[in-house]
Amino acid sequence: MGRQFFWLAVLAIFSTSVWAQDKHPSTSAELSYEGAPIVIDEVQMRLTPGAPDITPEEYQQSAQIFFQRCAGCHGVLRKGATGKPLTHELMMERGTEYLKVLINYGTPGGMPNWGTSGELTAAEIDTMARYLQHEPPQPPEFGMENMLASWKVYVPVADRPKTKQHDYDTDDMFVVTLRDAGKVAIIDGASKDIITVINTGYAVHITRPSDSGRYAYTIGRDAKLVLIDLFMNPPQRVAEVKIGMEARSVETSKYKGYEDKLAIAGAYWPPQFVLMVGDTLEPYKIVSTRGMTVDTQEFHPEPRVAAIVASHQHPEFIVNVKETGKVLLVDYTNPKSLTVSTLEAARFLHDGGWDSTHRYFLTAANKSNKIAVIDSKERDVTALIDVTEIPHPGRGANFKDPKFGPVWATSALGNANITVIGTDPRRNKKNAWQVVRKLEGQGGGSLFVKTHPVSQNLWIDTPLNPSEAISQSVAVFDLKNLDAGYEVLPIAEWANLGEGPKRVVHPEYNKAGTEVWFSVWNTSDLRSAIVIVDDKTRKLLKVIDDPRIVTPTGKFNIYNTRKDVY
Ligand code: DHE
Repeated sequence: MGRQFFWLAVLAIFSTSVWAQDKHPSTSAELSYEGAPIVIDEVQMRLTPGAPDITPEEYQQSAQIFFQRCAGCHGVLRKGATGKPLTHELMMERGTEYLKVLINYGTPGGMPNWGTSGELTAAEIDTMARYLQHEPPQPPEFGMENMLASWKVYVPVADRPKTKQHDYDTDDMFVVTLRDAGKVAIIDGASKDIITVINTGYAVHITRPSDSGRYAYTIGRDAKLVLIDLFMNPPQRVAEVKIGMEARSVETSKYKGYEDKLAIAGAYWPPQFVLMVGDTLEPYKIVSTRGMTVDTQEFHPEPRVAAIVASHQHPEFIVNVKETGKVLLVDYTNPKSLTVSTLEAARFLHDGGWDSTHRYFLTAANKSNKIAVIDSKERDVTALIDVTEIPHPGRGANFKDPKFGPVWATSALGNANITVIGTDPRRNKKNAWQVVRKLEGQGGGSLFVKTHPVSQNLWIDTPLNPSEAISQSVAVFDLKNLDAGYEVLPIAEWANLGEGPKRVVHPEYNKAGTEVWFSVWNTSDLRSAIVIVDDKTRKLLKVIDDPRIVTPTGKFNIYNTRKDVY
């Protein structure tokens, strides 16, 4: 007993001092990034004999706290993801008092100090400590019956216009996520006017256009997929379907002969992906991603679906499965005999994008600190490249390095590096799949890098950096003179919004590659904006700070996104 209290005291003192000194400056930002809420309603209680007493109300309350604050890192079933496993057997070994201290003070390894930060009350922590010693509730599955029940076609294909009904250039439209409003804004790239605002799922994560550019698909965090017809005046929501309870990814078929025909969406819960008819969203095939991990070959009950890209080389979708570390090649030609090939990459696969030739898919295995290179032509893993802590490319940035030829770059959450990788095995063989440079940016907490084939600039955001000066500005490198270092542009200051966290996130080019758009992402009760910068002069062009622009995050230019230009 005395020994247990000694270790509890050590844990408490160590945790407090570490958090006070903030020795690991990007940790809290990373955690809030990874541990975002999961939307799962009431669950069935599963009590474990020998675990401390808990009432049904306490169990439900703790389950909700767990889904909202913990499941993002530890997994819905508590088997461990980017955070440690919290199975009830392990938790019973630790006991209530130990768990209370741990939750209260956090750990130097990265667990937040939920109690001392004021996020959870002492009573909530006490209930959580008891709850964790019971078996985790298993949220319901979401199969075809649920999907079909949620499926709505607002405007049947036959009633949609045959041609574009307005004078806007659909290819230069931007679909902008208004995260906390559960909407997207469609903004005209030429006039910068907000053409319309459309209701979508909650906290749309990404938008991907169909190959032709007529349709835009938005996937909400709540797994609601909404199809927007950009030809209508104004563009309108024409269909929707829910593909699970939690999701982040959507893509559409791009292989010759299959353009605009199919859509695919990947879910975090249940762990599955779904194939649908492209212009109606009618779901017709659900595939589970549960299975063995790539390295230890243990069963994982909830491998989440991360980035999905459409192959240009074969009629296939390339699907990242996060927790198993596997990349699935899903041949969509015959749904009755679906062929899914499995490539072995590394854990935990997250986001990624194409090289400039659209043959190689470069994707981050973020907790293994690797970039996996998938050859979509040969349908194989070409390389697993070691990079520094927690690469986070978004879709990455392709450019011609003056010394090393064609390259792709990623920034990182865990450090200031922008890692540059050679991508030309034909003419620059010795640099191909090697880290040819590491540029030093403003700091860690970066999410996205961006450039454009006609631009000489490489832009790097740092929205999760703990320093306000860094999270509210961006760094820009000159591609002709990378060794010269970067210039800092005070994007949030230019937006002139007043108070609030105002994180600057997600650079996105217009169709011509002459302007870069940034979101200045404030809280939902405060003013946010889109700031547009002239790419050549690096001067402010325009601030869109209309009251409808609530919590903007991702912005997707239709042309650049459908053509994979980045
Ligand atoms: Fe994202 C892309 C998952 C947090 C904004 N994000 C992606 C992709 C995945 C993912 C799997 C790739 C999709 C694809 O290409 O098919 N994101 C996650 C998470 O699991 C995580 C860490 C926590 C969570 O619970 O969601 C997370 N993401 C965030 C944010 O906090 C951001 C900044 C704001 C938000 O919406 O919550 C954010 N993620 C984005 C954006 C993209 C994205 C803008 C698309 C980038 C692109 O240019 O393609």
